[in-house]
Amino acid sequence: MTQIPASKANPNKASSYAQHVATLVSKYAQLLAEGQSVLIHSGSEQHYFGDDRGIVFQAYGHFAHWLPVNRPDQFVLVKAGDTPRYFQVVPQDFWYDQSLQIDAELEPVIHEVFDVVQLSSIEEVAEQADLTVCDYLGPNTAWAAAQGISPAKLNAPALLAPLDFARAVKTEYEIEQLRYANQQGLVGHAAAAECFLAGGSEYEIHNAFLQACSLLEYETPYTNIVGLDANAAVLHYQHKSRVRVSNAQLLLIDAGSRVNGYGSDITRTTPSQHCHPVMDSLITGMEALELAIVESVKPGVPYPTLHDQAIAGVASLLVEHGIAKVAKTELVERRIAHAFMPHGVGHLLGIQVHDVGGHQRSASGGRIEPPAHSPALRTTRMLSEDMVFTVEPGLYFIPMLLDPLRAGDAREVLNWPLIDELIPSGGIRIEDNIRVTATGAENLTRG
Ligand SMILES: [Mn+2]
Repeated sequence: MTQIPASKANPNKASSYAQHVATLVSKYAQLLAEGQSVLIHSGSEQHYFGDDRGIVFQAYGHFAHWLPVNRPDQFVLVKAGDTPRYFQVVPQDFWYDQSLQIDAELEPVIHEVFDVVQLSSIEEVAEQADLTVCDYLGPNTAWAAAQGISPAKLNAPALLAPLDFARAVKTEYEIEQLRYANQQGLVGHAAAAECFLAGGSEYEIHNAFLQACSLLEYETPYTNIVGLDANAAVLHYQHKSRVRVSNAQLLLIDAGSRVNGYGSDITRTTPSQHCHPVMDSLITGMEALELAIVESVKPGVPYPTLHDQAIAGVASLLVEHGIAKVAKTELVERRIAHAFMPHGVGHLLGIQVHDVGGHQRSASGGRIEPPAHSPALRTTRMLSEDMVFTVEPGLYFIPMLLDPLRAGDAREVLNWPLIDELIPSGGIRIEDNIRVTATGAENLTRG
């Protein structure tokens, strides 16, 4: 089995993290008025209704932006001009191991750049600061209100809008975590493809991915999508069938790894020797299309133009492969190509797999709606340096979307006998993670 490259990560991780925190300190200082302070909460543990079983915890994004600590009831208190304070709640407990599991290279830096205050319960937080004057960012607004924080200061849009907007642009530290999450993810993808070509079931392929990345399932940045053949045409297909499919045609796997809270989001489509030759050729075409879209990335490009390029590319492939019998411009204008790619070309990526602020017009708020023909497009931002997002064109044969075309006036435009041959082959998606550079793009997945 391929080994994960041992800390091929970043020799400057400690200093780049310190710089990252310094960047956040100055960002918050710009936003906070004189004397204003904000308490950022990772969140509190949740339980299933009527049950004492906890739901897998995921720290709130604006907390995770400060600290690589995925734990309930951790707090950062920020006040302009002061060293940020980290209230590190570690309960006394003999049911669970409460030790913090922080990246060994980063832990000493945390003690340098934060004023770390160790507490044993959330009740002690109020003894550390006058919470009644704080703003609160986080999910447990009931707790915050009980501390005397006024409703207007709970997740106030005037703070959230600029913070969400800024998250799209990454620091050097964040880019390094994303690079390493991509390196790890690729090791998993290689193991998954190998397992598929050896005849593995979706379940076996899923486990091959996790094992190669050394991940527990709840540590992945999102639920792995592992689809053989027609299952590849279910965009967020969630099952992992234990059944081995003899002579399976293709594997679509959308899976990533996570490093210090930053996730990669990678999709690969691998044909077997049993793949329908047209589908096999479409996979090659979609790989080329994905790389061509990445070539278009540079500062100042509106993200929706990448989406338009994807739809036009899908239309070309449909024509070239005899699936459509009219010009590609007609397929785009009549929104026929869109039925073969019913999702957006990608989304912002970082702490959250669909990172915040994708439709935001400016730091102060507002919204840029996706185009009417592609309501699922998750990013409408203008590209700028160090923004990180996915590029993930897809081409699928989804009966639910094709049936209305077959019944309507697009009937004559498409080659239905060929489409019926290709429906059992499912679909294709190719997805890389891209950083905008000063003049173009860095492909974090293929770098
Ligand atoms: Mn994605």
